[in-house]
Amino acid sequence: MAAQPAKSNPILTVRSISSTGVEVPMTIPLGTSRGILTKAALLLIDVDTEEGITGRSYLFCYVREAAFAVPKFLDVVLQTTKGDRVAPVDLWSKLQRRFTLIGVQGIVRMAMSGFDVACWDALAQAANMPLASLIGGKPKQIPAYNSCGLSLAQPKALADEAEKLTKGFRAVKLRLGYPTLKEDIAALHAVRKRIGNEIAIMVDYNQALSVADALARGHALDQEGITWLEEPIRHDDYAGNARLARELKVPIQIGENFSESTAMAAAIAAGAADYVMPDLERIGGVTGFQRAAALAASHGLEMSSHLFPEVSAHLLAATPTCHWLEWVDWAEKILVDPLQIKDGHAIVPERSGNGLRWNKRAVEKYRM
Ligand code: SMN
Ligand code: MG
Repeated sequence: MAAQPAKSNPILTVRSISSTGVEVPMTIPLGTSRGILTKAALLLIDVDTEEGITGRSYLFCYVREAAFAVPKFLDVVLQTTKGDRVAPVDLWSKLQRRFTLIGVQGIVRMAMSGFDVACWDALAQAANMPLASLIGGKPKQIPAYNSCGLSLAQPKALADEAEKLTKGFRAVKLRLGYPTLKEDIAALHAVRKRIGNEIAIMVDYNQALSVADALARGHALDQEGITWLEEPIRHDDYAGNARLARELKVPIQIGENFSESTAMAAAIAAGAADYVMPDLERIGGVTGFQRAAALAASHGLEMSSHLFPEVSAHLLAATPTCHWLEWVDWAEKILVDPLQIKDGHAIVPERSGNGLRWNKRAVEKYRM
């Protein structure tokens, strides 16, 4: 019998890319061992197709100037892909060739990832499917931890904040990296005492320690029942991270700084991680995240996400070793439909696409 033509085989064509920088005040400032952020600089990206569908994504800029630099590279992305079919795997390879000489990293990688995420959104909209379904999963509930706040502060203030952050959540992330282990433990104990033993605590050092210091502090943290020890040392010191993973009981979590899934493969080969948590704009968008999910599944490693909870929820819904979604509210103010959280879980939306739609009035208000 002759094959029936597919009902929805949407062929989309790249037409144009536009972007808008916004600076959104954070409800709670983020103070890591490496610096404090009080506003989220976001770059909102729209990819228009010839067929009339617009795909969307946003990037987290860390430094506000990146919101001015990335659009220059989006111009090159458009020059390279205009008129091409929206086939993200092919487009990634084409852009990788285009940017080989400067290197697929930093703001170049951000531009490529932002474009990739928007392309997948356009495809999911055209197929009239949630992104989770388009990539082979289904909308479901994903365990989420509250990652807003718990920055370096006095123990009493931390305990008060932890109490607020655990309303509706069963897990939180605590930033450590005080000058001494004694202060780290005092912060952790203050939070633990206030929220009790039923709530999971993830601990993040943002690469503050030397290997020797991480071993010393890690042995103390082994006794504390924390869920993971995140980026205790330089993220790309895989030998050092492997030593920590071998010698400590607490699981070592890295991944927000993996540059494409190739870095993740190298980290896994070195035994540098017990858990992994790739970041959408560094791993290479939806295309890169799926490659990371396949790697994690092949190695039986629990995989979480870093930032971008709205899109990451869809991706974790199709990640066989799905672990935790990192939830932050930083984009909420500029979104029409913020991600819903219920009983400590993110609810992957059923509507088509990745769910990102800009609240135009809010975008005007926070525009850079
Ligand atoms: C983090 C996130 C965003 C900015 C700085 C630090 C942190 C995390 O490492 O994992 O949430
Ligand atoms: Mg981190």
